Amino acid sequence: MATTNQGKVREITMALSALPVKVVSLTELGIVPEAKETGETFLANAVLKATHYSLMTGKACLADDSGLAVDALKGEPGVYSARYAGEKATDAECNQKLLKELADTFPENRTARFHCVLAYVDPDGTLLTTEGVCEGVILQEERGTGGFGYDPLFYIPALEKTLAELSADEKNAISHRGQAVRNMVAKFKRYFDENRCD
Ligand code: ITT
Repeated sequence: MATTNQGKVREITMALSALPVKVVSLTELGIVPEAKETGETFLANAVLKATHYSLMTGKACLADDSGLAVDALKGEPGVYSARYAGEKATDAECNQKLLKELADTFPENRTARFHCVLAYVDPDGTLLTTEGVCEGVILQEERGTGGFGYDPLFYIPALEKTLAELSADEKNAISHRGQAVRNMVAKFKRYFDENRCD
């Protein structure tokens, strides 16, 4: 997996657990991340990361580019979600900045969605991509301790909980990343069935 984000590693490893694959992250391979996320879309950045690290390692590589789009902020922070409060900002700093930007926004206008694009690239040059979206509302204060990133602020009205108040399985069942991984597993199945050499 072309990531050093431990939250992503946990969630994707769990979602792929039924497949006969071993998932290793850049951190486990001792690779310091160096691919610059210069794309203006989640798709461009996911393909950029998967291609870069597949070429570098000679392994099949899955990259996740994801982020939060807030309607009242015209889709921000979007592809800049990880760096919203600065290049080396922590999750807590990004959450504080989001709360500040939305300080004058009424609850009914705090709608938002998480996007996740996955890109798979293998040494044969195969490229598969999928996506997932999760709709919610940004709260006025954090709730819950699970998940990562903006999860404590991201409230799902139908469940009356934030993503940080869900178990890992519950988040996976409804999240942008859970959907993108399930779509990728379906694509893997079709692709490897069609290209089986037996
Ligand atoms: P890699 O590039 O190493 O994968 P990253 O954290 O820099 O890690 P992105 O550029 O894709 O990854 O930024 C995604 C950011 O969007 C992430 O850091 C969180 O702030 C936010 N995000 C994405 N998915 C999330 C989720 O499920 N829950 C909460 N925040 C999420």
